[in-house]
Amino acid sequence: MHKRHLLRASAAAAALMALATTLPAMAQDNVFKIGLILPMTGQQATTGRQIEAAARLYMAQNGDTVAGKKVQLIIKDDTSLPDVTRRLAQELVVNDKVNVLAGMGITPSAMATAPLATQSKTPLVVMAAATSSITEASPYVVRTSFTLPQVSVALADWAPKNGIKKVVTLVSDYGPGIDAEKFFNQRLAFNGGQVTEALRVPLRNPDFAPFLQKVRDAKPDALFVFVPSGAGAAVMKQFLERGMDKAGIKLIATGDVTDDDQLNDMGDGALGVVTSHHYSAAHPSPLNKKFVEAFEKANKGLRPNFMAVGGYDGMRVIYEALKTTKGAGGGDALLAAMKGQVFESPRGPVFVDAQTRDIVQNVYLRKVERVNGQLYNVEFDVIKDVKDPGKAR
Ligand code: VNL
Repeated sequence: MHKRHLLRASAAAAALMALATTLPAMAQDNVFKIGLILPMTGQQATTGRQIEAAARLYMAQNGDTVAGKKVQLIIKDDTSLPDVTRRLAQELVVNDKVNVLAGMGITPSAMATAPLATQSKTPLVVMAAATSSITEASPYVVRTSFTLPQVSVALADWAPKNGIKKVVTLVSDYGPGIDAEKFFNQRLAFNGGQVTEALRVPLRNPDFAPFLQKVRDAKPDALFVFVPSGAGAAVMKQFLERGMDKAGIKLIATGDVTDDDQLNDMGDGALGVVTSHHYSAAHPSPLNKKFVEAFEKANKGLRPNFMAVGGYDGMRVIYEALKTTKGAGGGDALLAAMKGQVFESPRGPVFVDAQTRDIVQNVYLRKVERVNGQLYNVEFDVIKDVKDPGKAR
């Protein structure tokens, strides 16, 4: 009797052991992992907050089971230091065996991760960083944000038609800023205008005051600015404090400056500022109205900015690729299913160019206005289906 008990017990234990070893393997097979690396703290923290919120919203709206797999989002904070981004990406690929890497708050983070995407054949969905050359750093990069050449050129077409001939440019001194400076300058010159001075400010802890003083003295028709998301409010504040507007200098910028994350707190001084960009929370489509409403509801009234849309659409691209491949075939199959996707985004119609893996989208000219008591970038013109002009170098 005693012996039979023992036997039965050990058989049960053996069965349990077997189950315990196969369970993780099974679970592994049925889980689809997205390693989302973002700046959640530090200077670029708002970008991380916006993209995380958007990714979670997308999952809440579309469920976390796709093609029979459980989608797992693994979020890591790189504090926007590229060495940290690379280390986290390595850990996610090697230890967590993620199916897709995503996020990338700034260009240096994307550049640091690109070689790893290539070596491990892991698609890297760039949701924020916007230097043109990022998609060329690895054939596994797919971008759902935008590029600075894409949005800068539209403003250089608008300016000379609106009395702006002489312009000083002021950009953050790294990839996207240099892209913005170069493409704005070339296009303005082509249109008969002129950049009289090109100023660059450091990315980390910039002090705009001495640069703005220079601009005041030079007295151009306008100052063109690019700074990354999160730095726009400081530029606006100092521009107004120095009375640049009263001195007759117009502020024109990429939409990174009149960032929806900060715009409503910039005050009436921001009224009338013209920018060009791919997304405004005020974009008047039914889909965007729904998106903004759902985003604000899920995030205590936080307004989504262009980073949120890059994250939301990035999740869309990943989900649809998983559906198409039914979760089989690995990184190469996923990548192939990401290329060429066409869909309606909250920003308007977009597609992922199958050749360049970059996003093709409308670029809008917008003006800051008060709508229902709040400051918004109100679109007044559109250039349709703009490809990244940076690719033709
Ligand atoms: C970049 C470009 C970052 C535009 C941004 O905000 C931005 C980048 C953090 O490529 O680093 O608005």
